Amino acid sequence: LTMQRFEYVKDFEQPDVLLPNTWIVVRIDGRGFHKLSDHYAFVKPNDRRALDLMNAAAVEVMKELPDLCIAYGVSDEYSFVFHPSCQLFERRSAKLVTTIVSTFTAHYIYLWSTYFPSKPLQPPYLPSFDGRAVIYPSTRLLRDYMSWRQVDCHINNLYNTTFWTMVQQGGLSNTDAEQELKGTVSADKNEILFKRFGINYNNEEEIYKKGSVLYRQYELEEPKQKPAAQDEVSPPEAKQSRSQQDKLKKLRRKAQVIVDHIDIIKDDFWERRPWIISGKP
Ligand code: DGT
Ligand code: MG
Ligand code: MG
Ligand code: MG
Ligand code: MG
Repeated sequence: LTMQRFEYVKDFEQPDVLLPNTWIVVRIDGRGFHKLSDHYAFVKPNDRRALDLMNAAAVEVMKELPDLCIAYGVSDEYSFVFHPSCQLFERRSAKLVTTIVSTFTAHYIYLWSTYFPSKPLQPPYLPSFDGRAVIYPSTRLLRDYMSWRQVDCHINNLYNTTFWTMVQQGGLSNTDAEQELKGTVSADKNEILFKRFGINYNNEEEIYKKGSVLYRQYELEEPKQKPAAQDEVSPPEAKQSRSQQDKLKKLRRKAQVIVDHIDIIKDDFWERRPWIISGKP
């Protein structure tokens, strides 16, 4: 028997290399977290322990993969962003996605008992995540992607906060609250919260209103400075020498991963942290 007899099956594998020199976003999302959050009685609308656990798992992913330059999390989802210069796994989509999903899931399960000490995990309610990779060919597109997720966070949180306040404090049935909120805009929900319940939505916790942003911190934040040109990024790492690549990796590994709950829609966040876009370091 020879190897050659069977080796032709290798040719059935499909190439899945992502376009060079583009931002890669890997978004993961909890599978069936509606049921899972019911089973483990997550607080509605926001369970701080569940969000802290998501963030802790994401920090571990950032630490293990120095090619990641930023991540954004809300609810049961996380978006991990690879810089256009990234050459990890030759940019093969399946390898990037499966590595992120399994690394995240492993840490999520490992850390579960720290955040939910009185609620041991039990089958069939075991956390798992799906994932996909999407490329964005310009920094403007990447910025718009990040803005899209943060706006989604805001819209959902305002709705959920209003809905659950009407149910929990206002004594409305789920159906009645849903009915009353149908067709309302943000201003209406703010007014319901304020006039009926004395709640100023602005005073709700930032982590709920803005989601969570993870990035590496290298030095004290710079005061406002001239913004880096929108599409000015490092050359692909293939064009950098081995030692240059290793130096970058080391710097990134040593950097502290920050968990922040701030606006990433406006320019300010990016202008103060130019290394996220520039990829230096
Ligand atoms: P999927 O993603 O299609 O497998 O299905 P789900 O059920 O994961 O749906 P998805 O991802 O659209 O929505 C996230 C669910 O997770 C949503 O039903 C509410 C739940 N969830 C996420 N974070 C919290 C939380 O902090 N508290 C509570 N009570 N539920 C949460
Ligand atoms: Mg989903
Ligand atoms: Mg989900
Ligand atoms: Mg989700
Ligand atoms: Mg192997």
